[in-house]
Amino acid sequence: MNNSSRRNFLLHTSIAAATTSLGIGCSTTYRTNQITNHRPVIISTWSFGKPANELALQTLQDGGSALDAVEQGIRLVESSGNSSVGLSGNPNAAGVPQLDACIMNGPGHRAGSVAGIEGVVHPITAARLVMEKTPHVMLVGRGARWFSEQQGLKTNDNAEDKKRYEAWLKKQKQNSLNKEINSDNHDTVTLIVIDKNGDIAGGCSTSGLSGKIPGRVGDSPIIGSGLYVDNEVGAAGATGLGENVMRYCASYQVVENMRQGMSPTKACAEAIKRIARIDPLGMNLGINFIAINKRGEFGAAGTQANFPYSITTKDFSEVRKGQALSAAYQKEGGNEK
Ligand code: SD4
Repeated sequence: MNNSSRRNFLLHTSIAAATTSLGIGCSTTYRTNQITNHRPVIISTWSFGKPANELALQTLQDGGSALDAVEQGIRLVESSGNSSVGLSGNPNAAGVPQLDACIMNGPGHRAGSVAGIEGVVHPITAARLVMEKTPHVMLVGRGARWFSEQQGLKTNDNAEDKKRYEAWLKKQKQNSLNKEINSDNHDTVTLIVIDKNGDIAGGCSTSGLSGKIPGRVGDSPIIGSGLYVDNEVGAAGATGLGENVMRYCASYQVVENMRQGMSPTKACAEAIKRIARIDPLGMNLGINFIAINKRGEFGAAGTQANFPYSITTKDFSEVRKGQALSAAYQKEGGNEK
């Protein structure tokens, strides 16, 4: 082989290897949202994520980090009157909103989380402070509240809880302690940012399932379940029935699927299919995922139709539908008043 044919051989071999590892050129038909040159990219769950994405983008443009962008975006939803995020979230069976949140930063692979916290206006900030100011990853209940107060976070023990609880109870067709989980009574904000350098951060915040038994914690504050960030590969996050996510460490699985070369959409869909193959509920899981890879490609999938997710770059900001793995329809509920 002369020098030039050797150069060509090496070039073609490395392109073939690269395209194989990217999943390009194989016969799959899933949609890849390729916007590599558009970094930063911000993705979040549901349509109410769009203004949060836009604030996250603004935060980056003002010189903030990906982590700052995640925190600011999620804080917006936490104080927006959303019925599934923040203190305006629907109460638990004792009439109190109990909140869960987590945050994760790709560089350094650090994470913080709070669960079952009461009366704290911005649980996402509490989660960030757990990550940054303590040697721990997760604080729960009264300890999480105590820590938040020590850190000077705003609290509000809403005097109207009882009234709101009664109004909410009236709307329920069944006892709130019923084991049956209604897939229409929840929505979580999960928001992931990849900055222009390819660094990734993500966060999650929710009041969880309305009418839940006090002390119930869902997937959202559990690293690897409601959220996972791997700065080498990408990140994924969940919304839906936490019990069906956390039994499978599902966001971790989505990221591992991307590590194997799947596109973000396919990674979400394959994680769901794998769960549905094992689980007695089959596709009746009520779970949805968003994902983004290191190149800024993104995607989403859900067990049911109508999973809106929000996607924002400096060139566009819009709500799209994730790939539906069944025809069953889910209602978007979290921005209802
Ligand atoms: C939970 N996963 O607590 C949360 C709720 C949710 O869309 O995401 N709803 O189970």
